[in-house]
Amino acid sequence: MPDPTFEFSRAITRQPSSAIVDGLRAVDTGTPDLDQMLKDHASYVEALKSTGAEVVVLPALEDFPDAVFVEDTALCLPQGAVLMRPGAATRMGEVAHMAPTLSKFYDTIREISGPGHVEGGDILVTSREILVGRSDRTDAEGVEELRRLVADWGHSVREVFTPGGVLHFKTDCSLLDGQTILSTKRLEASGCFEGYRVLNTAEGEEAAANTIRFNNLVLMPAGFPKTAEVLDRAGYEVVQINNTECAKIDGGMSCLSLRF
Ligand code: CIR
Repeated sequence: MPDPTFEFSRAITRQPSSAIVDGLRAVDTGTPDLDQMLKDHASYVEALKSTGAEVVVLPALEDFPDAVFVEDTALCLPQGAVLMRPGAATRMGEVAHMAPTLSKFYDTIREISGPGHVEGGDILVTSREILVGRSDRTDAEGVEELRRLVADWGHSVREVFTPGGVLHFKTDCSLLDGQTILSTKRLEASGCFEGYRVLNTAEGEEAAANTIRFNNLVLMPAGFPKTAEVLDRAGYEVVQINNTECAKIDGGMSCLSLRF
């Protein structure tokens, strides 16, 4: 029986568009370069495909600068998908563009109808529960609506808190396998991973926390050698993907796909 938290047969991605230069960011560290991002995106898709999964690459959306970050538009569970309601006003319309693709793969699709908000980047699905981090993008009402929507699918939702100044809960953590989480020390210090095995990102490499376990691989952003070694030593097969351009607009490995 595959573990649905990290063994996947499919992923959905979207090509970055030239509007990427207008992507939301907390701090301006420069303009993302589309050509480099397209190369990085291709490497990312290749890595996912190399595990045997089918990878859908949707066309770029010129009207939505952040649409490459498809993870924020939906939560994909074995029982069905839930459409999100992004907390960033400029990202709300991305959901309607994702819905038709999810309909091809899911019979059951539910949606966060509001007034609350949830973005997929704040959701970490483990083998025992769904952790949802409140953040500037995900609020208490959104968490409660998500809790109601997935209850009869047998999932329990636990509300947790994204550290201040951090975009999403998963900016600071990721699932490595059913019971193991990669986390920054600052997030682990909040106590939210009690009962889990936790590996920490190395000092000064907090930006390496957003990885994805996808079948046999862990995809991580390139440039964090100490954390790569932590993962390697723990026995994970690591693939490093250049993330310099997405990082300029606060994006990482998990944001770039929906996995199911
Ligand atoms: C945003 O601020 O919404 C985008 N520039 C980055 C989204 C990253 N998504 C994610 O971590 N799931």
